[in-house]
Amino acid sequence: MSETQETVDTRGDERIELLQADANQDGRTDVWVVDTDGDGKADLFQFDTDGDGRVDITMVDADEDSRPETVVDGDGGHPPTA
Ligand SMILES: [Ca+2]
Ligand SMILES: [Ca+2]
Ligand SMILES: [Ca+2]
Repeated sequence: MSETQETVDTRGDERIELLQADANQDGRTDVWVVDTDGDGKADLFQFDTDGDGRVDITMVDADEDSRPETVVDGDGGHPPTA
């Protein structure tokens, strides 16, 4: 665990995974599309770009217009549930 990891704000505190994908087909999920406030719309997008199962890029679309405003390295304090 990195102490310097940035925690990003999301719309809510839930983690409702709308979609998980295995983009590079190595058998592990590497794309997560998440709704954090329970309105059924995606507002958190995460990507594992190096295939180690840990999120490398987190994007938050706080106003749900499909354009993420916030992009950070790592999971932004919102790791995927195992
Ligand atoms: Ca939402
Ligand atoms: Ca990774
Ligand atoms: Ca947006």
